[in-house]
Amino acid sequence: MKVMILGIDGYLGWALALRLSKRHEVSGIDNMFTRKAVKEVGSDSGLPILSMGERIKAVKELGGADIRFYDGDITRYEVLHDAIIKERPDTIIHFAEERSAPYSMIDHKHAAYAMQNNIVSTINLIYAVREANPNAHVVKMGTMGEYGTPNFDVPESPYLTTTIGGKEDSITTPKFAGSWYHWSKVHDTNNLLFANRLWGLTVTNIMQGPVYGTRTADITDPRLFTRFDFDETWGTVVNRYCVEAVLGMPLSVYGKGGQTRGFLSLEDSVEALRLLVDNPPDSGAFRTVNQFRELFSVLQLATSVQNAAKSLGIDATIGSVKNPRVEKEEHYYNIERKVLPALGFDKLKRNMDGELKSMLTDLDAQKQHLERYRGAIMPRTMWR
Ligand code: USQ
Repeated sequence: MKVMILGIDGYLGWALALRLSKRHEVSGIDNMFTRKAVKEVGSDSGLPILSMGERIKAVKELGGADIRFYDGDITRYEVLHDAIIKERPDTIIHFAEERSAPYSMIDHKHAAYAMQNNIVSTINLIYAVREANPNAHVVKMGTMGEYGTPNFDVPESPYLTTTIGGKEDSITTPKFAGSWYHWSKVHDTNNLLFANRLWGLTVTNIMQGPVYGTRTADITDPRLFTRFDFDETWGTVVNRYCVEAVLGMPLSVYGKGGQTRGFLSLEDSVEALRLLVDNPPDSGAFRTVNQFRELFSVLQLATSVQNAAKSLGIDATIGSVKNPRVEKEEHYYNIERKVLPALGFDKLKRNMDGELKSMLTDLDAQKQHLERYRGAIMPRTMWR
């Protein structure tokens, strides 16, 4: 199978390229935005990463396959269209979006960037597939945060049948996101649904929870490291707690800490994506996937990181930070998940506790490097 990864230089993009290149022909596009934007907030990847050219060379030197790379911005339509014509991929995976909620909340400029970059890249993908390769399977990275934290059970379906004013109809599953970034993904979902209705675009739309981890089974050499962010803007909560533990900072639980999300490790994310690529939906179908492994509150996570750190001789304390975000700090959270279990995902028994120790070990080895960016860790971006 030929697979194209949009956003191949990112945390998930590079890790997935390593996994898929073992069995498929992989190409990718990236505009290197995340590398620049992380510098903009005074931070850097916590694990050292090579340039894309050096990464591809390292894969080959380590006996892997050739990965073809296009340095370009897919919000320029011709960049994406021409690459699709050249590669004729069977599957196109779209990660090429601004992926940070706090970044989108900095100010008007950053909110507008998230909207413009994310929505335009997806509409470009929709049209480029229609014009250049209409049978391709589009795998789109959305987010569990599209749903928000509703007081009802969230179905794994793009539509719901409901009765309003005594009349029954099918409506799109209600969404209420919590940042401009998360809203940009809701708008993407609506655009993909419309393209599916109009032209039968084949779509897997993934609602993924926060990912954590420093490695996958394919990252066996430091030259293959994928990026790892931990600053207030680009780091996700578990990755941040692990760096805080290594640096002797209190773990930054925001507010009451009852915020519950569906988490999964980098290895699980990559494996789930592989399963979805290898098992596409029927041609013309729209498949929604709720992608996570375990539910935790952010306070429970802090306790797990504290315990894992203790087992490695690191004394971590749990702190409390005034919540910079506008979000529910105690809430109901029940999410349907059936697509991935049906593909065998739950048979791979991995959990947070096992992963945390290996993350803390990897990060402890980078302590000096991480220390330089201590000032970028505490939150400064306020939602209000
Ligand atoms: N949080 C803390 N302490 C921290 C950082 C975060 O308590 O130091 C809390 C936040 O307030 C929030 C929760 O942890 O309640 C998750 O925050 P996060 O920064 O880990 O994740 P989020 O901003 O929601 O975004 C991340 C990824 C995004 C992805 C999303 C999945 O950056 O790309 O879409 O996770 S989800 O959270 O399910 O929407």
